[in-house]
Amino acid sequence: SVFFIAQSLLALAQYDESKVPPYTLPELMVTQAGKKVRTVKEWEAQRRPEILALFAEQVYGKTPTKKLRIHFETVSTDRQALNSLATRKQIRAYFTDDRQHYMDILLYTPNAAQKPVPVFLGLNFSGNQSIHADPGILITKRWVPDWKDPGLINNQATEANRGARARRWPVEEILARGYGLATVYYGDLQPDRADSFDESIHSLFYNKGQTVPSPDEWGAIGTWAWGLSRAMDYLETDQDVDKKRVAVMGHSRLGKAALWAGAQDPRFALVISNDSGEGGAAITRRQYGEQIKRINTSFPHWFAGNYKQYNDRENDLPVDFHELIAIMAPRPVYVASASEDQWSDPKGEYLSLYHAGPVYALYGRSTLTTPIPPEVEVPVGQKTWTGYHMRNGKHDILLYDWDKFMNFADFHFKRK
Ligand code: GTR
Repeated sequence: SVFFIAQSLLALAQYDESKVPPYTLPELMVTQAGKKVRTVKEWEAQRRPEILALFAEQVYGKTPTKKLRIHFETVSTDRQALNSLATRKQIRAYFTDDRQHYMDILLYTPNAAQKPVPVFLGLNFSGNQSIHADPGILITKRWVPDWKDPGLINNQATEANRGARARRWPVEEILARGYGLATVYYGDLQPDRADSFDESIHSLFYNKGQTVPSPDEWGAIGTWAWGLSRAMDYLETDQDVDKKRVAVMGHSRLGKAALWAGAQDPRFALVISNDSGEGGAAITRRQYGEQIKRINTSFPHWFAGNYKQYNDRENDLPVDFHELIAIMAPRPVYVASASEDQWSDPKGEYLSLYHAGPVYALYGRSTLTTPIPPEVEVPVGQKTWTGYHMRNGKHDILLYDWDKFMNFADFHFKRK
């Protein structure tokens, strides 16, 4: 049962800070040829592309460069949604001319705010209908993991699933603060199962005769990140949205996807990781909580095949995750942890953000000033380029987290 699986994962995990092995992080500011990086120009021309390529080849897998001819169709528009608070649009993005492959974008924009508005964009875990009880949201027809939520029956969402995850998506609060919200079900890109490659968008990019990605090609996280960029393609065309102020965000595995999307796609003006943990914001060399072997075993489809080479060999990985954050610079990044989410290694998540600092410094941007994480619910770096907080409680994303994301976005998007 799920309970026993969770128990055995806990038994394997390392939660003792005194047992974190001594480690040396890969040098952020030294090129592979051994040259010290001293200027923004050197960073952008040499080091940044090197790091990005390493994450692509060794961690998440390379995203195909082939461009699909994507056709966006607005399926519905309701200017009086949520008691006239919002305009709700649903846009179907067709990836192929035969219309067999598509994803559905749900977009709310606040009616009271002056257009164009800044927008938060994030993937969701169980279909757009799960984020709000709004009866106008299309119910996904896709396979959904068995999250034990109301209205999920035999891996299908039903009417009773509307709003089942509303707690994680404070739509009214987001609208009241003048932000729009866009979301896509991650299963529209790749169903979250090890045997789902045939049902995913992978096939749209295979070479002749290919049936699975090769070891340096993208896994599921790569397809999810790709979906975020395709949603951005749409947002760029919507008159109500300010394309210069789109924040990409995500929780947990979808926080990993948000970071990877932000790293690859500079159109995302702000990047938010919530409890993304191992393979996301956390320093993997700490070997605390979830580790590479564990994640590659539980979720063999998430990363590139190459990433399995680093099972029990964290120190041989040519990158660590502070470098994933550093390649966002000079764009602002926010990382959130939760005190009881030790599986995601809150301290390791904080340290990645801290160790990305030198690149922000090259750009003259302020960041965190100490390697010591703050106390629970004492947000830090809120008016710098790297913000962080540790919420009290479990692995989740709640109004407390969103409130801090919006404060941070206010500073970067609304500052005069
Ligand atoms: C866990 C996984 C984490 C995290 C989490 C989630 O089972 O070990 O890496 O992604 O799922 O997405 O909630």
